[in-house]
Amino acid sequence: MVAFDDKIPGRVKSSLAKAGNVVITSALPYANGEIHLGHITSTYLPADILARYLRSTGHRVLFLCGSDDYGTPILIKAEQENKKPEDYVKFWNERDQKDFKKLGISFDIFHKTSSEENIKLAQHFFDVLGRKGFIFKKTVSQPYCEYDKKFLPDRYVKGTCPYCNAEEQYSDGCEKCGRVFEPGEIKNEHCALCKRTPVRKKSEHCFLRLSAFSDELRDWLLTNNNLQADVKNYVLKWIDEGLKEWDITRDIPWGVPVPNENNKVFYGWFDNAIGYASTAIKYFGGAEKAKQFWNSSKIYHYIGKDIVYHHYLFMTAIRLITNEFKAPDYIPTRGYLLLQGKKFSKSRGWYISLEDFLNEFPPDYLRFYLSSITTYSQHDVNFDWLEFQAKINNELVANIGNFVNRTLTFINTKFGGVVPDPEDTLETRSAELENELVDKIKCIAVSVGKDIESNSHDRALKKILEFSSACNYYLQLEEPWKNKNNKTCLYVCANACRTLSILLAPFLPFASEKINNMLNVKTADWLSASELKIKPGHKINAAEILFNKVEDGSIRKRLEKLGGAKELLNIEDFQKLDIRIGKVTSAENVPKSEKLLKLMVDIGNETRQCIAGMAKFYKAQDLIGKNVVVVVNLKPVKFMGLESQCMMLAAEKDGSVVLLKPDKDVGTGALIR
Ligand code: B3M
Ligand code: ZN
Repeated sequence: MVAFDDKIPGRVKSSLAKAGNVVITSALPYANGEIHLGHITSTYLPADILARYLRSTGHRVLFLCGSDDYGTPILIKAEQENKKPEDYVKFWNERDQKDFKKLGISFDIFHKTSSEENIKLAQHFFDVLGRKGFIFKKTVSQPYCEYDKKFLPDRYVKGTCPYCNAEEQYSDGCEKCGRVFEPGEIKNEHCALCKRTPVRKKSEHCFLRLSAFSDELRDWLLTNNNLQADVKNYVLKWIDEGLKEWDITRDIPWGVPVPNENNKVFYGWFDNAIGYASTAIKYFGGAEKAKQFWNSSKIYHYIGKDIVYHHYLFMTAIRLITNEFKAPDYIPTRGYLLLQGKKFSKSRGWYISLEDFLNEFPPDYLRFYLSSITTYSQHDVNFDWLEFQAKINNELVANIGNFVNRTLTFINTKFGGVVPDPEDTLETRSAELENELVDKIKCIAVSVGKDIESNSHDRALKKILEFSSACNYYLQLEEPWKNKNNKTCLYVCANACRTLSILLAPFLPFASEKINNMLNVKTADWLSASELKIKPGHKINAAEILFNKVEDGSIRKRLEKLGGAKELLNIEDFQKLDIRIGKVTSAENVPKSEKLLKLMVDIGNETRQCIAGMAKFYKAQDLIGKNVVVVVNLKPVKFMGLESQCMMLAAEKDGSVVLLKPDKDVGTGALIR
């Protein structure tokens, strides 16, 4: 028998730096649509995990975000929906807040870029930048749509990227290569609303002299060792290639008004970059208090890799020049989320709506799956429905859920819900195993904590799962259900459940709370996960199922829905097909096959063999002499040893098949275009 309590060293020394102040931000979502799963993966979830973890280690955390209300992305959508932009952004700001809450994203404040605080701070920073000589004016020739009667900045113009030739890019930057463009730089420009080619009109704009600040930006990058090396390298390359002056004003009616200018507003990326600091001002109720906290904090800005330029260069330059709110310490940058290996696309139905997901699965399932597949890198991450199901069922349900459930159910049924006293145990099968698990309890929090601190959330989660596996293994070997006297085992397992609950809290806050309720314990600080705080005699509550399995049926439905999503092809893709009118010259059944017919088809300049699954719908002799539509440039395939050298097109409905034929006789070989 092992005696515990007093012999347990209280706290294992932590690697944590002394608890201090931390500001954590997530990229501000445009107020023009549902929160994207990709942004959750790269931005909101990892930031939330860190925020929850740091709070539980005693840091003072300000985790902030807000809606990005200004700029053309919003104005265009509001116009399309016939709404006033003010009403439109209000709707999405409120909706975002609800969605974040449902997902357990624990912002201390969710504000907006159209706030008083942000307008004031953006105008103030503009003034400071001007006084320090970083603002100049220049007349630019701007695209103007004569048809829509408006200037066409940024997203109002689409065209071809001058760097990588990606088509259909917005005029302010390329989603493919990440470059940011100067107005007018994009090629083949056309109006995003009506597709017409715009004319040019002159307009005077304000520019930030970014190039004059290149050396300071380079120094900042080189001396900040917290930044990801790979991101840093390509940002340094951008600086070496020469930074362009940054046009920070626009001729549109929606934005922060530029002081002393009529009908001009700031570019959305000027004021949203200031939105982090202005939200802190709102939170603290004043600029002085906000600065005090901010400048004594470690600053983390979580972003996706598409907005590196804006954060590493634009935002940091504004901060360093104005020198009121310090520049970031960390800019954790993660990649895009793919769905079944392909880019998300709402318009093509290739996407997962958050609302839809949360109607069927608990938020913790999304948090768990996404954290377990997302590494701390810019690599893209793939959402795969089958992998999702396997991970939930094998790791959450069969591992963690199973351990917690068995432990608590057994304490309830055999010991009336009272944690037994290990001192009463007459024998244990393996004191060694017990010591091993207790040792794990003592060390696990520090080890997992280190991974969370270094942003390796996937690794942290893996360690928690290994710990839970070890708990299951111990419980399985000890078999307390057979040996009623083995009270030590249940005492240790009850404490292991508590440890698990603390470790899981940043990742699965809802499940963690449920475990706490069942255990009848309060939320506890991180390092207490290494202690056996639950004492003999402690009364627990009824055990409930922690996680439910994801059924095959629900995954099948999801995949079928995607199967129905059609990818749009370029006309060039379609033109790769050689489709012609042919005439069936002979037809016979394929011996021993109920389905197949062997046909010879005259396609104009030659005759091809076609093996078609039509025997159930057509008699061979009825097809002879019929005009048909055939694809003739597919790779040959074999059916029952016979080569099929072309494919006849047919319509299919409810399992029956009808051949296509031309409306008039056009002769064999006529091309279909
Ligand atoms: N709203 C772009 C985006 O949602 C932009 C981020 C602003 S962060 C200051 O990806
Ligand atoms: Zn137009």
